[in-house]
Amino acid sequence: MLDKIRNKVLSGKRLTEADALKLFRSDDIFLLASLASHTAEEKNGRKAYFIRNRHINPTNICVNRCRFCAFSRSKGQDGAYEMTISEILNKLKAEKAKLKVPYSELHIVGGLHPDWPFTYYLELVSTIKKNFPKLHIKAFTSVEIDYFSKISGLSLEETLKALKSCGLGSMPGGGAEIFAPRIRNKLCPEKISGDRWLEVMAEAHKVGLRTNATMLYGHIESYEDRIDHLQKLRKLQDKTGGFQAFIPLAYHPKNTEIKGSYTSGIDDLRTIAISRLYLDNFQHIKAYWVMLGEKISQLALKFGADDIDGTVIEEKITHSAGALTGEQLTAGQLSELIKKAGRIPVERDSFYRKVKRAE
Ligand code: V47
Ligand code: SF4
Repeated sequence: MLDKIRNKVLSGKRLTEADALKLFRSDDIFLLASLASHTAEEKNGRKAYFIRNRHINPTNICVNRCRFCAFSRSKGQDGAYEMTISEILNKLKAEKAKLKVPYSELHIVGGLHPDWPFTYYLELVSTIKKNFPKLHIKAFTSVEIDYFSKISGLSLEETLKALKSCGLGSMPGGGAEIFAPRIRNKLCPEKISGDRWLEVMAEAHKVGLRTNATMLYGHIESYEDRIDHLQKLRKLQDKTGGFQAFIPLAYHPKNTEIKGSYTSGIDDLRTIAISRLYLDNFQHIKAYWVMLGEKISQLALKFGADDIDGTVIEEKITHSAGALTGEQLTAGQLSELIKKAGRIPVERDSFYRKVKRAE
């Protein structure tokens, strides 16, 4: 039944949405693994990437309060926090003093704070860059960029260019959730639409920022909704080519308003594999170990993924929602996970260039 799809993949033809739906409904995960591995190897050989990175979330105070988000708080609510720029800087400096090998990327995302001005974010980026000139700053989702543009009165282009001139190096892929309006309105009624998320990404690509893309799956969406999401990403990537990696994010249900259950390992692997097969114009598929767990992210390397993300160090978003993983892994542990999956571990920088280190 899946012969046609197999032949398409092996001859490098693009899959349709109907093909993707057939794959989601199929039970043949061994076929998925072999086809997705084939495509992954065509694109990246036997390499699988990891990065030395750190996440930091300046505040969890957010005006959106998405119903799947256990991380955010309203202003004044128990557990709400905000960090000053010097607190962030001191934390990074103290940490650097202890690390034998510094991380190469800082991943900054946070809530949409009701009172902070755009200048906070400009100063945050420029202060970090001044103090750590070699550190790549990957920061702010489409949702945050749209918010900054609103609070500053600047156009998207001006907002992005201002951040870029302070040292913003690239953007993460969060905030995409599920684009289909019927589901999105139930998950996060206050959040920008899927179309707006894509518009911000298109603008970021236009000003020369590379970005990632994500999809939050395993809550109340259908397979058709996932495919609609992938289709919109593939279409934009055809136009701009600015996406580096796609990261399917496994929904975590704890402490959230929409509740539900954890995703299954089979669904995680199937989603990775179909993403690899359908998104033929994305170079990288990332199996984010924090959300998938170490073992499933390792298996994902046999299902089309070529990246398991990084050392992370501190993680609040998934851990507020019941993550079953730790908050950090060492570069050695990441490398070992990859080796034991029969792949060649490559420490990468933020643009997937191999990091060369004196041993
Ligand atoms: O934007 C929020 C999602 C995202 C939950 O670009 C949840 O390299 C699961 O985008 N269960 C943040 N997910 C994480 C993210 C990310 C992570 C790693 C690498 C990159 C990258 C991006 O997490 C949010 C939202 O989409 N999220 N709550 C939850 N309960
Ligand atoms: Fe705010 Fe992002 Fe959480 Fe939504 S997912 S409530 S926008 S921090």
